[in-house]
Amino acid sequence: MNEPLSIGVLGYRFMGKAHANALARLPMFFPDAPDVERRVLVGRDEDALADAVDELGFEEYNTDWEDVIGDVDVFYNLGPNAIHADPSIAALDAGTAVFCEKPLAHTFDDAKRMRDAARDADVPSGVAFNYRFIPAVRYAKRLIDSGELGEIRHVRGSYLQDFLADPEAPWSWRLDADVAGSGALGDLGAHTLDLTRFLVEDRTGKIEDIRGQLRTFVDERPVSGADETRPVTVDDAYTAQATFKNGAVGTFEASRFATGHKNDHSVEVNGSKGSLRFSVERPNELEFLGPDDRGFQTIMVTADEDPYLERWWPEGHVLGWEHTFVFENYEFLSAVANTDTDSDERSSSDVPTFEDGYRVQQLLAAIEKSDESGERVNVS
Ligand code: SOE
Repeated sequence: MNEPLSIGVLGYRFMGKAHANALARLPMFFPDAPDVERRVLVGRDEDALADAVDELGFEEYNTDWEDVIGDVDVFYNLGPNAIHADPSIAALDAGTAVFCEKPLAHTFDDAKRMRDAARDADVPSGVAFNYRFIPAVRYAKRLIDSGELGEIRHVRGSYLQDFLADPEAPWSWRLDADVAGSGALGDLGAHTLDLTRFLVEDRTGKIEDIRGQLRTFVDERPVSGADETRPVTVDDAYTAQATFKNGAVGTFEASRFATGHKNDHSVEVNGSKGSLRFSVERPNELEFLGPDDRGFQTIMVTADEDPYLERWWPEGHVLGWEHTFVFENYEFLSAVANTDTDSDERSSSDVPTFEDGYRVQQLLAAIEKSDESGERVNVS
């Protein structure tokens, strides 16, 4: 695809800023990244959009995504979950590459429609599962792939936050099932289930069945700046137990009520020869135990040979959360620039696609179904 790639972004708040920051960093740290133009921001509130255009370094704004999707090379869908499907599908149908925030959609049916549209499209689709791009996570995958852990027996994944522990914390769209789909499950659990697939699925095979439960602890919350409350219609926490094809077992949970945990996304994998564990709150470290070790050793994953690190600072000059966005943007935009629409060639990077987003959505739907029925659910 010809450069510069023009970019349209729906959403300009938290995720809009994280991705705009990544786009601004790319030319400085990844000179081989495709040239991009931060062309247009899409939203509904014109005053806020005008401010965001200046703050995030875009050229213009538009209040109608339909005007934008066919007019840019890449469409970023960072809006609330319920508006992931229609704009993304329309963009793909118009031949525009799409990078979408997680979870892929607010319902399983929408996720399937998006997956099908991506299959039919000549341009790449990506889901912003940013934690795949942490160098320590890449190193963990290398260790698992090369058999250092032996046969995988356990995967333990949790994503713990506490921003809703206060019952007076304000209502937001993330608490509305019609907009978000689910709560901690889709917002946080989607990350963990994707990371699990990324790390172990090549060795364990797929998750074959799962049992889960959802719980809402506070049923209504105050609306900021108004004398009213609104109902909470999503889960505040989920837990799940899974079986993988090779017989390994997985336990997963996420909560927005886990007091003391701010953004504690952690994964532990135990195999017949060793174990590893990782938490996003300590993103530069991987804990590893090999067959001859008495206990876990902590490895600082900041060496030049670790992925992306030679692009950044000297060894030990640690990286943080925002770098994951730079790395995923680099990989996705490189895949877009390398797309030859006359052939099926694609970049071979590990950018999660809409297919990956759909596979995670299958697991989310199975956990919800299990919560309703009280039964273990086959994932097929
Ligand atoms: C929620 O608090 C949130 O911002 C998620 O929406 C993000 O996906 C996660 O990475 C951090 O936490």
